[in-house]
Amino acid sequence: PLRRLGCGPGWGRSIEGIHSTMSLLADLLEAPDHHNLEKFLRRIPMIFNIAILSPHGFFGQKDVLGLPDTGGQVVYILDQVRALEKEMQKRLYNQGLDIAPQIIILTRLLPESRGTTCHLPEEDVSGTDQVKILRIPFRRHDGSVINQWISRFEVWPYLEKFSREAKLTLLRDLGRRPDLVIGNYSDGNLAAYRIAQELEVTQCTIAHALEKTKYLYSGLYWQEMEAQYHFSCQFTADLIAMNSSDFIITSTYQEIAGSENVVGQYESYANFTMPDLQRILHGIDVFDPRFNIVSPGADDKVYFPHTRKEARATELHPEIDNLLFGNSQDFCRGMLQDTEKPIIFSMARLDRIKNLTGLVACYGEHEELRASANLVIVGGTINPDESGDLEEQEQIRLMHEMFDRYNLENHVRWIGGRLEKRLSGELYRRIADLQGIFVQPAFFEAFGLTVIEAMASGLVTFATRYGGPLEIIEHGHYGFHIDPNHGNQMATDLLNFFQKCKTEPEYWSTVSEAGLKRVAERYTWERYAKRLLSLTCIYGFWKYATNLERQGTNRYLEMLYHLQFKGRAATVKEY
Ligand code: UDP
Ligand code: LCN
Repeated sequence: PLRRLGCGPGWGRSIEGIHSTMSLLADLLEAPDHHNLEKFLRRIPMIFNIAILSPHGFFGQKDVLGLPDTGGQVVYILDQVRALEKEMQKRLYNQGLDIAPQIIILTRLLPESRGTTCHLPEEDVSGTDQVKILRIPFRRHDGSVINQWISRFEVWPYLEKFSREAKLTLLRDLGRRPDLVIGNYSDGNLAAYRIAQELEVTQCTIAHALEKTKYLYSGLYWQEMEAQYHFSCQFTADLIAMNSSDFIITSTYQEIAGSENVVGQYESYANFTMPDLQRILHGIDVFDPRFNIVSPGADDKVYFPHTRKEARATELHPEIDNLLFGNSQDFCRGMLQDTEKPIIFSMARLDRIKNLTGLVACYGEHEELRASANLVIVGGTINPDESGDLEEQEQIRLMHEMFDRYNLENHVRWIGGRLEKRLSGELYRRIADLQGIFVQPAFFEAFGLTVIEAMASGLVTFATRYGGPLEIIEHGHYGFHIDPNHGNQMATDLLNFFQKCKTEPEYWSTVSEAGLKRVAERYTWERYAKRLLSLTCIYGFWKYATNLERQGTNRYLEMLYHLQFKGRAATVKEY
């Protein structure tokens, strides 16, 4: 009977479901209010497929983490798509539709893939039904393909062709337009802007970690930094993407508006000057309702408490013990002499901003800390010739220098190799078994997935007070903040903790349990997927309702793209 009245499928799977959707609509027609509108929009089956853009680095499912420009963003997207697909399937099913949603990750095809799968044009994402990675190469002006990895600072000249080819590949594969395009980081967001504009679909921006707040005064001194970093392209691209986007997802509040001591990533675009290039007066409005905080999670199949003995990957223990204490020197430096001491553990890409070398230096200088605990570092590779990244090479050399300067051979274990997720998950727990701690000493960390991974594994965590960890951790409750600019204080904080654990044997477990609770309550992918899909429905509707109003802004952004961005991108040397 409903069909005869003109209703199509999608109102609900059961009579109760259909009834409740119709009641919501009736309420809306009678007395519209934003709560009901939101509820109603959330139910309308509007999202069947999503395109996700992430061009730079090595985007793959194996052997990529720790390679240059390849870290949390890859982990984030792979976890995100699994959670999104599940939630999309659930929603479509509940609304009475038997349609399988699709998600496509568009990234760069890298013919020289360094033992990864990044040379493959297509790859299914494991643990999903209909999620795949499609890879599109970077091309020179003449159309020829570029084979090697290119730093994220130098991708600008290739993005126009990349976006065009990505759009065609996407349309061919889906057979229709996507319902949502999500960009990641500056390059992915610019590509998402190009594609969403042309296809007239909803655009979502995710920054992850913009460079503007990481490189101090990078707007003012852009000319000095231009040869290496090309911030003139990047900051212009950021401005375009964040303003064209229908909605923006951030992982924390301070990413938008900063904190007492630190300017927010987005806030830093509100007004700034790049001498002789541009003076920005209203770059972004941080009070704009397009901003939403939707924090990521930690994969609970991989990062779970060390106390869940039945789920532990015990078969990995020999490998882990070998990594920590074995005498292989192939990809490690240092041999821990006293294996009974608790472990201070840190893991990150070997970028300068991550400050792993700073942690080693402050440990090396602090006699008492050295006597109380060992230090284990996972990051980069120990051979600088294996790295093609200038900053990483510099950090590798510095790390070796620290070993020599402080004579750390018997106190510090530096593991330079790429660890699989399952292995790193069990490594966090192994260190928790030994009542160790995780330390994240970055000068600035936008969010910090390692922080929630460590906490979710039950490891007591000390993390930088600059950036996301300031919000993830409440100092002294779920973990501790440290100040990377004061190495000696940082080392003393760690030492004080170990000493307190000696006098109060329950202290370690109290903080560990509080950390576990915090992650379970605030940082889960299930929560993330529900929120992101609801926001897509709301902003999709809003875009439709306000299309005309936005035309002026869109034209202005288009002009900025063609007249400013493209001109600057043409100054970057072509590979
Ligand atoms: N990671 C890893 N091996 C490494 C370095 C990092 O597996 O050598 C993983 C780590 O577990 C985390 C991600 O890469 O999932 C890093 O994310 P985070 O947000 O901490 O930092 P990012 O690299 O994105 O700046
Ligand atoms: C990039 C970063 O630098 C991290 O701080 C984030 O956790 C990661 O992306 C995922 O968003």
